[in-house]
Amino acid sequence: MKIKNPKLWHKMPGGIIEGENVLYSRKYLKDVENLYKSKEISNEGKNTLMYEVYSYSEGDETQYGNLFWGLTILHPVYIEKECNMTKGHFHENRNCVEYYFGLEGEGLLLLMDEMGQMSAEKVLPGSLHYIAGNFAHRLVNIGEIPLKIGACWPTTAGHDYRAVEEMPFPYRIYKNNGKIELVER
Ligand code: M6P
Ligand code: ZN
Repeated sequence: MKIKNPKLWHKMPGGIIEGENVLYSRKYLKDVENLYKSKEISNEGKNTLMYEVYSYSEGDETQYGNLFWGLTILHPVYIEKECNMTKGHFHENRNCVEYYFGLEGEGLLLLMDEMGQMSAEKVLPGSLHYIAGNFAHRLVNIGEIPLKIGACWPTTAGHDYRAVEEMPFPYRIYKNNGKIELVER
């Protein structure tokens, strides 16, 4: 019997699992500019790479009980001092929970319930974050290097972005002279 080499999830991209059932997407500022307060984004600025997402699963994605393993890389970009963030989403299936796991860099995980109440958790290498099924979640880079997190969630969870567009996270996150500020909308 031959012993198989393990899949090195944290080596994505460029690791051995790249290409094998790995989905990859990236967001430029032009894709997410509506999230930011600033309305003065230049055409050149719109081509800034904001974040990248790898997700990986095996087997049938429609099968209840199957899981995705993911990696999000949020670059250290500030839009007039506002920190780089993911779009953020609820799960279409509100029963589906998720784990985030801090790998590199420094961030905040914003959690918002269906009444619009928000809390925030510090994300750092080694931090583990349980995201209950009925909480919207958004990741924010508050550091000066790429923020990398691992994530694990059911393949049948789905992304509900619309609920977050209709009821945005109530705080914007800024970094002002090195200090993190949560500013109510
Ligand atoms: C994590 C997971 C993914 C999600 C990604 C980016 O990797 O939660 O499901 O797509 O972060 O977040 P968003 O889709 O909100 O931009
Ligand atoms: Zn999710």
